[in-house]
This record gives sequence, structure tokens and C-alpha cells, in this order.
Amino acid sequence: MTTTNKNLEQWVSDVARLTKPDKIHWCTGDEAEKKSIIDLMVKAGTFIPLNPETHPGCYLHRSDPSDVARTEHLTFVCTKDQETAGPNNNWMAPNEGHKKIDALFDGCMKGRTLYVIPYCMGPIDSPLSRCGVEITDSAYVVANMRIMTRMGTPALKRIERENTFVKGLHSTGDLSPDRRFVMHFPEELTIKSIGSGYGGNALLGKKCHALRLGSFQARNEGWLAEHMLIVGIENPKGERHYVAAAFPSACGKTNLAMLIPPQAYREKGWKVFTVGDDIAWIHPGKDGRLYAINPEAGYFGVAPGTGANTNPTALNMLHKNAIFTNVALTKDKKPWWEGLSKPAPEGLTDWQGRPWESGKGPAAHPNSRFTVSAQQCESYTPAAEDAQGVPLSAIIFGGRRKELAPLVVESVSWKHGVFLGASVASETTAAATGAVGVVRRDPMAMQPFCGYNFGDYWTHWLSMEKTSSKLPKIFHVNWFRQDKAGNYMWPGFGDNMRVLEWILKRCEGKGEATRTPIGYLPTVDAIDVSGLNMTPQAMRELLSIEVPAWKLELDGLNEYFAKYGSRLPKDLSEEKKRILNELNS
Ligand code: GTP
Ligand code: SPV
Ligand code: MN
Repeated sequence: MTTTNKNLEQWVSDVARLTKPDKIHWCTGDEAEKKSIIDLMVKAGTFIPLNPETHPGCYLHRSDPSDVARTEHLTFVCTKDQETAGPNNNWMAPNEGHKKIDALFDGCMKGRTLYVIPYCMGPIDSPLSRCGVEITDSAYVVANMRIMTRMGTPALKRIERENTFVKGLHSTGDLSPDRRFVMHFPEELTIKSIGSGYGGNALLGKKCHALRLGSFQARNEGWLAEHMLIVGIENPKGERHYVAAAFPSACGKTNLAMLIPPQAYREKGWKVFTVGDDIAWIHPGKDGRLYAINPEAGYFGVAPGTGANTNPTALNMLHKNAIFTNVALTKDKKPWWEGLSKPAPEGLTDWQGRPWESGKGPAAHPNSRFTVSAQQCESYTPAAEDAQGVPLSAIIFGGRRKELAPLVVESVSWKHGVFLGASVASETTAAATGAVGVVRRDPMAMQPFCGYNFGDYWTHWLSMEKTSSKLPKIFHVNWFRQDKAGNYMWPGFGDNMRVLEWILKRCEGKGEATRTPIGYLPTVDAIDVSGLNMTPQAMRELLSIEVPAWKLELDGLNEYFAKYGSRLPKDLSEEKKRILNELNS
């Protein structure tokens, strides 16, 4: 017997009966196990060791070319009542979902090893953390879960103590997109995923548990599970403020979480600390504030665009014990991707293992990723292990918008802040399969991840005002405005610190702003742009509102909100009306 928990033992034996593996391995998370999994993958060719001098303990994994991103059209929320899942989710009745996917699991692990991965989302001793067990036949998933979660014996001990855990069943199946499904049964605390080895589809602790099931549980229990980074900012007086920010996939969370302030800020004493880069579990504290933990223990970050000028912190943590997925390979076995260096080095091998020539598309897949332990990050803070979480001073929403959305705007109330979150729209990215660069609605950056009806989710967000008396202020930012020539108007990255400084000033009742229909906009010189090449004209443009364009935006939002019918909270339609009235007058 491998566990004292009868539920878990029974479930593993039921799954083994269905999937018929050759072997069963219970993961302990220890070093010997890590070594044997890596050796196995190197032997099988699924891990390519990188240059041991420059990248010790680093491996390249090339996935199936048809399996490189989340597949939202194959992702389902299976609740008894379709309305519970809402128009924001693909839905299937639970019995139909189980039947469909179990047929694919039948015998799928023949000749393979079934790994049992007990994991804990959040610090192992935190009352806010939740455990799960992922069963998988993928050694790549085991290697990644080992970095991304607190995995192995300590998690199993907690499960045995608590006798409750999320059941996640995963198999890479035959990797055919025709036989791929990611199904969630939030009412049964169950996830079933087959046919993909890709991060968000296969590392079930991440989006499936921590967000889709997490958001469902959070609503029932009075907290929030969000697609947010958590960053600590220390001012020259030594006061630390924590900020959580939700941007859609591949829209800048990892980068903001690891930002290095501009030199003049550093000289004054500003410091940045990274708590999390993708997911925040947020609970009301006894003192009326909101407290956030990062349920993850590692980063599964976008590689392209990560360079010495954009995110040196990320670059510096990728020189040991990292997994690279679908990046290019240099002649001397170093990982490479677009944005790392210019020009591209000679003799690159592309992400599919073919010799690369310039002009033949990117060498690294646009959604190529790195997996690395949070503790390897220079800006790591032990606050990431705080069992109670860190108190939030501000919440930021944002999207990738060429046009319209200003650099930053502050909500006039919690209600308006929730409206700002609900109205997020963003250009699609390579993080999900499908068209890239198309504006779509992505409320709170949770469109792909909210495990229940958005109407109820917004109501839940609004209700936080009843339980918390010192709620953080809510802001909306856009780092991605472009001029007519298609150049980014705002330098972004480390210089986003300048916007954060204004945000923190506003939280302290300082900072210059003008009240507009869409919220408080900074006055043209309220944001410190010294040392930048920003003309006052460009700043004016970044901080202006075009009334006709905003009216069109509100029309679109109106149409979108209508899909939620009677589940749409009145507060949101009222906010929309108020803004429209103010724009008209
Ligand atoms: P997920 O892991 O998919 O949830 O993404 P994320 O939100 O963590 O996105 P990430 O920080 O990895 O950024 C995605 C891409 O946007 C990268 O190519 C970055 O280089 C780019 N990016 C991030 N921040 C900025 C910014 O401030 N300005 C500009 N122009 N690009 C940015
Ligand atoms: C995202 O797509 O938002 C990610 C990567 O963070 S994944 O884990 O694949 O969802
Ligand atoms: Mn994400």
C-alpha cells in the first residue's frame, strides 16, 4: 500500500483498471526520482540536455507540432446545469463528458507508466492552500509539476490528514487533436484531460485546478482565484506595497512581476519583489484587507521577447535547472528564441528540430516556454511562502490594445473597478491555438479560465465590498498602444515602474489626476518620464480619451453583456449607463 488514504487508493486502482498501465509509480518528489525521470527522458529523446557549462541541469523538450498551446475549443466545464457553466464556457453534461472521455482513456496507458503526483497548490503549511493528485502517463508532466508545484511526500501527508483533494486524470493519449479534451467537473472536484502534453492542458494543478476548479470553489467559499501576478514594491522609505495584476495570456504578467525599476528609481531605493507571475488566490483578511498567495512554486513563462533589455531577471534564472519547451537550439546547445539576441546566431536548429534559415518563420515557437523554480528568481521573496499571503494595496487589470485604452486609469469606486475588469478586451496571442491579434473580450483575463458563469463571477467580485472594508484600489493599464507606424508608444517593461509609482501614490491619496467619464486619468505630467524620449504630445495621446471610439467600445460591451441575460449584475449595466451619460454630456 502506498497511501493510508482509502479514497486515493481506490481512485488510483480504478484509473489503473481503466487505463491499463504497465507500471504504477507514486511520486515522492525526491532527488533520486528527479534523476531517474530525467535519465528516462534523455534516453527516450524527449529531453535534450543543453550545454552543461552554460546551462547545467537544463533540458530542451520538443512537443508534437500540433500540441503547442492551450486548446480552448476542446476545453469543457461539465456542470449539472448548463447555466452554471455560463456562456463563457463550453459545456457538456457530466455523465456525457465522463462517457466520452473515459472511452478515450480505456487502455490508453498500455506499455506506459502511470505516475501518481500528489501536489499542494500554495505553501504546504498554509490554510489557504489546496491539494490535488494528478495521475499522468507523461514523464514531461512529472518533471514540470515537480517545478511548478509543491509535489510529493509532503503533499501526500497533507492529503492523508485532510482527506480531500482534487482528482486530475491526464494522458497524452495519441496526441491527436481529434481525440483531445480537457474536461472539468467542478461539482466533483475532478479534471480529466487527454490528448495533449502542453502546459495549460496537461499540468493540471495550474489552469485546470488553480483557476477553473479554484474559481468555482472560491465563489462558494468567499474568496477569489485569479489569473494574476503578485508583485511587491518597496519605496525609498522601506515601505512595501503588494499589487496583483491580471493581464490575458502572454500580455505581460511575468514581465511585470520581475520588473527592474529604471536606474534613477533604483538609485533612490526602489525595489521589486516577485511573489507570483500567473495565479493569485485572494482571501479577505480579518483586518478588512485582501490577502493573496501564489498557489504555484515555479514559472511556466513565455520565452520569446525575454531578453537582456526586457526581462533580465527572467534571463538570469534560466541558466540552471530549467526546462525549455519548443525553443530553438544554437550550435553549441544553448536555448535561443526571438528577442534573446540580434542577429540570430548562425546554425540554429528550429523548434521542430530542423535547420533554421532566416525568412522561414520564427526559430522558436511564438508560445515556446521555460519552466523554472520560483526560488531561482533574483527578485524572489520569502513572502511567497507566507501562509497568510500578502496584503494587496492595488489590483490592476490590463490588456493588449493597439488603440483606445489609455496607459492607465483608476476606477472611481469598487463597483467601477469591477466594471473595468469585466470590460477587459485584448488582442489574442499564441498562448492559445487560433488566430493571433484579434481583439476579444477577456474579462479579468479569465475568459479561458473562469470555471462558472461570468454573470455570477462578477456578482461575486462585487460582493467583496460586503466582506472587506479596506479593499485595494482598482486600475486598468495598457502597455501596448501603437502609433500609426505600428511602434509601441510606451517603452514598457522596467519603465512600467513609472506607472506603478503613480498607482501607489493614488493608493496613498496622492498623485495628480483628472476625473473623466472612464475614471481618474493621470494629468500629463503626473507620471515621471524623466530620462525617457516621451514627448508631451505622446503622453497626452496615451492619457486621452476619444469619445466616439469609447462610445463604440461601450456598444460592443453592451452586446457582450447581453449574453449573460438576467445573470448580469445590475451594478455593471448601471456603470455602463453612467459612463455613457458622462461621455454624452
Ligand atoms: P502567460 O504566461 O501566458 O499567462 O503570459 P504573461 O502574462 O506572463 O506574459 P509575459 O510577461 O510572458 O509576456 C508576453 C509577451 O509580452 C512577451 O513576449 C513579452 O516580451 C511581452 N511584453 C511583456 N511586457 C511588455 C511591455 O511592457 N511592453 C511590451 N511592448 N511588450 C511586453
Ligand atoms: C496561459 O496561457 O495563460 C499560461 C500558459 O500561463 S498555460 O499554463 O499553458 O495556461
Ligand atoms: Mn497564464
